[in-house]
Amino acid sequence: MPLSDEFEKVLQTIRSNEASYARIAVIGQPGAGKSTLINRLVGKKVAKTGQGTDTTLDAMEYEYELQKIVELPGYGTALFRFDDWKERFRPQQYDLFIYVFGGKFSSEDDALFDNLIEWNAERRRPMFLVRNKSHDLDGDQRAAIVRDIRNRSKSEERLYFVDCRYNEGIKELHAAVMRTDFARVWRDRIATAYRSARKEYLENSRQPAKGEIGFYCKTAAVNGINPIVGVDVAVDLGIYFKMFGAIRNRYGIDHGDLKLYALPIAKKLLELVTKEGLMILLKNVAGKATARTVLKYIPFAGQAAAAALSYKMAEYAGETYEEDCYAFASGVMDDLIERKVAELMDGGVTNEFN
Ligand SMILES: Nc1nc2c(ncn2[C@@H]2O[C@H](COP(=O)(O)OP(=O)(O)O)[C@@H](O)[C@H]2O)c(=O)[nH]1
Ligand SMILES: [Mg+2]
Repeated sequence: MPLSDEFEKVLQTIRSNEASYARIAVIGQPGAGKSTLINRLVGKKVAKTGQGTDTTLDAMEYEYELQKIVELPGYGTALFRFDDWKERFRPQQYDLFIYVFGGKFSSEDDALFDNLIEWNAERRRPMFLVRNKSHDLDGDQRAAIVRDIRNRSKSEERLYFVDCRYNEGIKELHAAVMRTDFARVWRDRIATAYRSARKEYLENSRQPAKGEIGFYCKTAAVNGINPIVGVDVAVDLGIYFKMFGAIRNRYGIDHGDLKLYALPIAKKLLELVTKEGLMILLKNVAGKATARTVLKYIPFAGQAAAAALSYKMAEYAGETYEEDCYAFASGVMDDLIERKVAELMDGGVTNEFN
């Protein structure tokens, strides 16, 4: 099983951790195009769109990889007062707000938007104002809308013109969102969740990997066949190769991974599975395991000393290999999560639908 499968499991752990998600709220009046915008941002049709889809007064939550994007109904003043709205939708749970309007800023927009701005003044969550359905607006009209908004809300929120039907301005909006503090918050959350998921995976692999070392050490102790050149002791190299394979397996590292991920440690792990590489290690080990002193007595002490040396050598080789596998797997995971986050940061707008 390749490490990419292990990484999928790590991702799964992150996904199952509610705290790792960034939460984006999309707010606006019915018909403004919130659902359509969500679909555009996500790059897939996840939200129902069209007239009359906004009759429910529930928050609609959509998962988009490690973000949750949530459509919140706006409110007619007759329906909700802001305090009720706050209580119902708990805006404090969101990291970022996108306020969508599709035409003239209505008095309902005014009320909700002003309240929201005021509420956010001390929280300072990034807030985006999005004028949807803006395909046909010329420069003068856009300038007038900007002036109008500034007069009404006296706000300094970023204003973006997009058009969901013609898919205009979506990439820019997404990029702008990712340039805010929001992205940092989001990355921090993933990083925290990732670290604990990685630890779980590594520790879960380490225990059985150590078990393999124990097993093969005993096997090595009762098997001495191939003499090591330059070291006057015999070991069964096959046992070492099997042990290394078993350790790699416990981490989910397959042979392809060692070639695929060009980490310096991969080179070392690859060398150790060749006879020459293993010989170098073993000669080294023989020295380290106070081989020379033990070796001197082998003819006298006989089997027992030879077995002890074989055991020590296998143990040292196994531990070395296990530590390297641990470091390698950890490095690969770091690499994969970085790539995943980078992909999510510039992605999102794949346009599978129209
Ligand atoms: N012309 C045009 N229509 C749009 C645009 N975005 C959404 N719509 C339409 O506006 C209607 C309401 O959109 P929807 O996303 O359901 O709005 P919501 O109620 O805010 O979720 C739908 O019929 C959409 O097809 C746009 O950029 N241009
Ligand atoms: Mg909707």
